[in-house]
Amino acid sequence: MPLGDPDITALKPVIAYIGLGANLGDPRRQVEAALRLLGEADEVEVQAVSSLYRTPPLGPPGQPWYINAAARVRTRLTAEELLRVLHRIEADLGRERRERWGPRLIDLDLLLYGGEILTGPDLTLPHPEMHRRAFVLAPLAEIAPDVRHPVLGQAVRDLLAALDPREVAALERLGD
Ligand code: 5RZ
Ligand code: CA
Ligand code: CA
Repeated sequence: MPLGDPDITALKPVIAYIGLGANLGDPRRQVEAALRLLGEADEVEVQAVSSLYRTPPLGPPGQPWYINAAARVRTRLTAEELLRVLHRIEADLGRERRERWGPRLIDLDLLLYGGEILTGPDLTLPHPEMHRRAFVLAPLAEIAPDVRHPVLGQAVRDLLAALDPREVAALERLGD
């Protein structure tokens, strides 16, 4: 196909939501770098970005606090292609695969891809833990309060309201 021609195989644009987290190095800088790289990726347009949050670590004890955020993207990539882009950005920012749930320079999670529901070895949609995590739902509620969880049928703002208020109060929203 000649360069510049429209690709008739391209998908209709889909709205997807990405969760970002970092707790090693300079976490705020890595989250900002990841957002820039996401916007520079082919076929990915970043439409909205939440505030950054300082969040207490869940999982293995003794880790630094995280910086978390969420982004809305519009993309013609498939969910699998978008996931590959996220993993490439993680690698570009120096992420090494170490212990599960251990501290990391950057973590990019595909939370929602349109209304897609799927369970696979490499990708589960929606993200299986998103509805339980204050560090995911608080930033997501800023940019997508009315978006419904495709499995649970509840809006993001209601999922956030259903959490233990202490978990939400523990988050610190950062200014600009
Ligand atoms: C939660 C793992 C509970 C085990 C998890 C983040 C158990 C995090 C993050 C914050 C992780 C996880 C996966 N804590 N912990 N932000 N990622 N604050 O969530 O992005 S590891 Br039990
Ligand atoms: Ca991840
Ligand atoms: Ca994660």
